[in-house]
Amino acid sequence: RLTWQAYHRLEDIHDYFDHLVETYPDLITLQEIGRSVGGRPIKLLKISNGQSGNKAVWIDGGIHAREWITPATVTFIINNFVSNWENEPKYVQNIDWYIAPLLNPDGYEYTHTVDRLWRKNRRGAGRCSGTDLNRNFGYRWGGQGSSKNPCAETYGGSGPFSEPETMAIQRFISDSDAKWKAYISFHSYGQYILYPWGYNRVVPPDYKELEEVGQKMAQAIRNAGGPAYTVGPAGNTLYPAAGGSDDWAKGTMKIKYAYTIELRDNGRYGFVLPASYIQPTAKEALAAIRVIAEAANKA
Ligand code: 0X9
Ligand code: ZN
Repeated sequence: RLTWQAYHRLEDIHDYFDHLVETYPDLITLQEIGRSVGGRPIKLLKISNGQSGNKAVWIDGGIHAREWITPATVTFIINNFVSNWENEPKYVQNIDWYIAPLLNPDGYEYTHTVDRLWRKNRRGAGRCSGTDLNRNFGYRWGGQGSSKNPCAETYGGSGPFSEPETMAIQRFISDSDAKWKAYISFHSYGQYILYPWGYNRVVPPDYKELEEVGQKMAQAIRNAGGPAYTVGPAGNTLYPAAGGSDDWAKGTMKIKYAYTIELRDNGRYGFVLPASYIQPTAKEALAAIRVIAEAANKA
């Protein structure tokens, strides 16, 4: 069982998924969308009231191995939705939620056993192993802020979607006939709500709507008792970095509301955020996700 008072190992998280489908069989379906380089399953939970015509929202966590707060937050969101489903607003109930809490299972386990600050996946061996999965997506792959050097932390891989972890996402979303309206990738840290483009310091034509919904998320976080989150286009607000999941979602898949949310903190603990911060961070993220649901319904 997960507690949200500690960070859990992959096996415990996957056991919890099994428990969820047993407990809420009418609401949740679980599937394996692919396997990691090391052969570990990449799991996706779908939460749906089963009505046709629902809009679809994607949420993921754990693209970067060391960002432990992200699978903890995403599982918290799932747990809150399903254990309190009847009390969720209609605009939450009417979404088909596709949620992949832990996209880089090999890297995640490696941060528990060998190197707490590992970021990439676990392709290859030695000091220069691993691909940065958030530089491996196929929209403007290989551009600014991604490296051709396998030793680099931002190595983009041998080609777009060269890694099974990113390929699993791209196959699932592009094969699906869901009515995608939002795509949220959780990362840490820095307290940012970022929207495309990330590959450069430019914005898409509908950036005003992305900014507006981003500001609403930041407001909802403050209303939930959370800290300030900075809203803006990724390339301008943080740094240009091509090959990210958000740019692919918007640029290739044409999913309107694509965001990367960088959770707590502001740098005091950074990636090594103490477990006592899981619940407050996850609660504010849940508030932001309800805002996304509202926007997705109208989109
Ligand atoms: O650099 C990243 O991949 C993200 N920051 S992190 O510290 N979690 O590594 C930011 C990604 C923002 N989106 C794009 N640049 N596309
Ligand atoms: Zn990250």
